Amino acid sequence: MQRYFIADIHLTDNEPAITTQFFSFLDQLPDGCELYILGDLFDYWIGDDIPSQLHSQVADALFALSKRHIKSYFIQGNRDFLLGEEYCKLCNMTLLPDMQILPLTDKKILIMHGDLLCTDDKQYQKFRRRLRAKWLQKIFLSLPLCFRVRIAKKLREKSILQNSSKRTYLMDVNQQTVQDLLTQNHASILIHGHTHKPTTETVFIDDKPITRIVLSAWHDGISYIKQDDTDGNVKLYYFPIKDTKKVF
Ligand code: LP5
Ligand code: MN
Repeated sequence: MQRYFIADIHLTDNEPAITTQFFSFLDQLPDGCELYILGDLFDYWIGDDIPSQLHSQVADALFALSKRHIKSYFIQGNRDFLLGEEYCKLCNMTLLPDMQILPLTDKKILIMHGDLLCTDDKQYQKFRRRLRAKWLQKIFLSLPLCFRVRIAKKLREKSILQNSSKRTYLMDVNQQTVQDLLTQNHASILIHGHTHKPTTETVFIDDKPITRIVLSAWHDGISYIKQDDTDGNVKLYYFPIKDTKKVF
């Protein structure tokens, strides 16, 4: 079984070229594979009840995958953590928890969005815990659309401003957190997005190799990870914007 992993597409009406690339990517997926979307599919998400042409088009495109026997899975990101079962149903997509283990021959892969790994950024982690409180989400989701848009835009503005002056190490993963999570889950491969710093790095813990593969955001091109069905090899691919017509 071939598996494909993507994250941080950040779909928005303001970036139609990225939406086109995303649809083209879906078209090129081989029949019968599995697709894992590891969060931040949308630039922000303020409720499954929001009427939008973009949301409908994306749902239709993802739903169409099932006709080609492609199964799709979604892990929420820090920008679309409100994307829920209702929208997933329209996409025929399975909503996964924040962390998921996938078996791979004699190994295990741990997949997640990646923001939970940035544990040096205490301010962000506190902010995250607040936003994940169910009672707060319930109140937010009961607000009229215009208020929700206003709050989301404010949060995005704040985030962009804060990120521009945040120390680099705060914006990246904490290595100890990575190692602890892999050890606890008996996994030797970690796949995530969020940091927008594509890389494949292998370190050794107790003489055993662990590999962390990080997806790029789609602002600069197409990035995906492919796990081969034949040898179980897991590899990161990146196509800069000018080369994105054919990505397989
Ligand atoms: O997203 P990105 O990559 O730019 O930055 C993230 C962190 N930022 C965020 C915020 C999101 O971008 C905005 C999400 C909008 C979602 C829709 C609204 C749903 C509302 C639901 C309410 C229940 O996640 C950023 C990290 C960065 O990743 C790297 O890890 O640094 O973190 C921040 O910028 C957060 C700050 O560190 C802490 C901010 C406290 C600000 C409080 C402002 C309150 C303003 C209220 C306005 C109504
Ligand atoms: Mn993110």
